[in-house]
Amino acid sequence: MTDRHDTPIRLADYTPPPWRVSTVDLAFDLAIDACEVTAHLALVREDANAPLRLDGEGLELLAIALDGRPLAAGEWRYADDMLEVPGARDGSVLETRVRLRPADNTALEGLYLSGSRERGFLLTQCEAQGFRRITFFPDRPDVLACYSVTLRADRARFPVLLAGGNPAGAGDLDDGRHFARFVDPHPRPSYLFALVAGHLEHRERDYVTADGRPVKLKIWSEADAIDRCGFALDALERAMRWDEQAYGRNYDLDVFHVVATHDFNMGAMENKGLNIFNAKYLLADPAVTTDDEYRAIEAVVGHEYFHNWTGNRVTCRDWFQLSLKEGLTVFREQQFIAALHVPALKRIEDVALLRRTQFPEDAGPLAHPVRPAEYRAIDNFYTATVYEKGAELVRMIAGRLGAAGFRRGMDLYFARHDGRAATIEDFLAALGEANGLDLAPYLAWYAQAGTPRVTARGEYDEVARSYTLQLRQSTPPTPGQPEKRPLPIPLKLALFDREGRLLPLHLDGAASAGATECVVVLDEAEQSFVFRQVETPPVPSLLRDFSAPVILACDYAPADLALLLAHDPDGFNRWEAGQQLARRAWQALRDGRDDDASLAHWCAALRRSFDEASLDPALLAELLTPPGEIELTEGDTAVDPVRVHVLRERLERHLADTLGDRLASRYHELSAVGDDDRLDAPAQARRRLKRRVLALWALRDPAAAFAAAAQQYARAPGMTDRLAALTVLVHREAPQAAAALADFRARHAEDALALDKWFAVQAQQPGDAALARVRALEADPAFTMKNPNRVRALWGSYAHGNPSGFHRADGAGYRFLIERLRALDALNPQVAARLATAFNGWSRLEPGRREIVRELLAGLAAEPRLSSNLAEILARLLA
Ligand code: 0A1
Ligand code: ZN
Repeated sequence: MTDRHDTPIRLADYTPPPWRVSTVDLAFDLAIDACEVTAHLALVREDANAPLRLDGEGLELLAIALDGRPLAAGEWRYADDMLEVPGARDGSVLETRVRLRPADNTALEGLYLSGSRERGFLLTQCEAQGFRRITFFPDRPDVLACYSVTLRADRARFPVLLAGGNPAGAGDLDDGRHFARFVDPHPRPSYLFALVAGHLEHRERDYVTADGRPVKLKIWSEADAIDRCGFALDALERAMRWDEQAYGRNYDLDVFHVVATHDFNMGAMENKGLNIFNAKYLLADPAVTTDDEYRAIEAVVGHEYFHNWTGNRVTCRDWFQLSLKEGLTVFREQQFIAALHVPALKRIEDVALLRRTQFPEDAGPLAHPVRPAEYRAIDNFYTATVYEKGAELVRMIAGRLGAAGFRRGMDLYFARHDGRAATIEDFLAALGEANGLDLAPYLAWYAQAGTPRVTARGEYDEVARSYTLQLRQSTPPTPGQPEKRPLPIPLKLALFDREGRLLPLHLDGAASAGATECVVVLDEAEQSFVFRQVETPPVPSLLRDFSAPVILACDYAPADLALLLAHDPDGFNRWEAGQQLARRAWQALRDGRDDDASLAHWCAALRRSFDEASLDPALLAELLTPPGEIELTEGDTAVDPVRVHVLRERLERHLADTLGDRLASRYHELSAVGDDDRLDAPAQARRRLKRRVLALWALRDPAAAFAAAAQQYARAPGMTDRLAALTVLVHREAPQAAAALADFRARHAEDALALDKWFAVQAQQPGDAALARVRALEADPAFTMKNPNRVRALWGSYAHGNPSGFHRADGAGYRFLIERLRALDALNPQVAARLATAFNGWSRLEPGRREIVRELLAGLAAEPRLSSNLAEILARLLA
């Protein structure tokens, strides 16, 4: 594991594979401690001069034969994770047999055990480079082959045997063993291989695709959770229908399996015909699943399903193209959720996520382009930049083409690249060609890291009745990219008069005069756009719907933002105006500028919104939420996260005081209707607003709000209300917190997904007290470093989700995390490396904290035996 990739892999060095594989036949003899894997690879030589070299990591080679002839010791070489067979020729069949030890696999890559030795099940995770831990193979995504898989195992211990593909026989063998065989007619890369074997139950449904294929949909889980599979089954069906209608894409096998596991490094995995999910994103039950989690489950089920076309049927040429499948699939997932729910709310959630996760990534030492130019451990590039910013780029281009044009482009993309590995250039070429456009300028977005800043200045000419919008763009330097060039930035905009009415637009040089919304494209460092026939000095509403992933600064007066917050008919932009106003109010508090009107405008506008009967309660809840602590520090240096927290709370307190007694009365009103466990949109929206109102009320009148929260906790019909109440009690250190925590612990003692919330809510308690709590919780018998969900719930929630607790001025939070990283890295490098990204913002901290972090990071980086995953993150943090 040490220094596997000392030298980085570079996009510029890509060469096509010298050997391909046409068919793969795999046979597994499965057991907990030792499995044997026999592989037959039909080889195709592409480069006459290259010897056959196959990836293989930590494999115990038991036998090797070429074209049916066992090879002697000198005829092959296995060293440095590579098997070389010089005698292989075009058309040869290579047979290898290896032994694997799944129960010892703590990295959860390759073949591993989920759960206990006695009752747990075996499963695989191959993306990105786990297949080489299962058998010898050219383990790169541009080698596509057809797979047949035979699984053999003891029937009593492994009653269920699953692999991706169509079922092709099953039956008994000697000695209580049995087998099952699967054949996949679609060529696919090795990272999509999967198997599952053990005690599992399932729920199933018959589905017929739009093009007439009957498909069995099967969701699998361990017996104790089988009643939690229904929601995912419904979501899967919705996703399949949506992809047929929105993109004309049908499913292509006779069966679609989805399996839940509690032991998973990531969210879920789109293996062909056999998706594997972190239980957190599949299993649903109102008693343990919050409304937010229901929406996340629907999104992830959709995401993995949509990969069947964007990722599986058309895959990536190399891992630099990761966003080709991930950015595009996140975009499709976002469209799917927007189609089922309130589009403006979905956009608010997505943009808030981007700002919370991707903008800081783009502004720190880990910044990288959506298509990175080099990597050492590809696992480190499953990032918010590749996923979320990648989705924004697709959205931007789709917006440029319009719905019909984008669909035309996607049809061409699928037609041209089906069954093949493609690049981001291929994607843009297909979209462009189908629309007679050159989209090549957008490639720069994929290559350039950092979030562009757009500055807007408007000038009204009373005499000419014209309004000139002057736009400038610049992108700050990022590691390895000191100079940045201008990018094409589409800016959707509208103009309002002072009464909040939309004005017709007459833009110089534009065709559609008179519309109330238009898009201008800023593709130079500086450009001006002139609007005519503007009868009154307007208030511009810019970057509507967040039409490009940029940071916008505009010379608004606070009253202008208040006007947009009150009148913009677009829910997203209305929220955005409120966010900007809140940010300014927070900055004024920070700088002690009492004369700034932002705070007064923000509070007054929200008081009006609060009483607006027609406003969706979910949207109101979002309006009442100022930007988060991480977002507020965007662009700042010398950050003191504790002060950020204190000031943000002061801002919320002002809002709570403005709303006054309305908070209590609205809370009671919402409780009176909303205390059921229905999952429909109005019930969810009510609970969302109730949660927000309770949190604000607790700032204004703690005693009354705590009493209400304790009652809400006790009577909650489902997890959404229960967790909302618990969070207020714990985070505000209410006297009722201890009893509620004890109750929760006992009530959910056997439920991993609920216990994760119990760990997380405590790890996120603001302030210095959090660390002692986290340490104490490590002693809880339910804590284990071997389970990634538990690690994320406790250590991840602390380091990533609790800025004021983690960034203690004395550095104790940092020292704690460094120690834990050291231990975790030895078990699970992927999870350790991801946890280490909590240090991403360190270079923007105030000098005292910065020095402590620098020393600690350098100390850890200097240690021998770090994984390449963690070593790469540390090196980039320190560069
Ligand atoms: N492709 C999956 C995410 C995923 C990536 C890597 C993994 O192991 C290192 C596992 C899953 C998705 O986008 O859902
Ligand atoms: Zn994905």
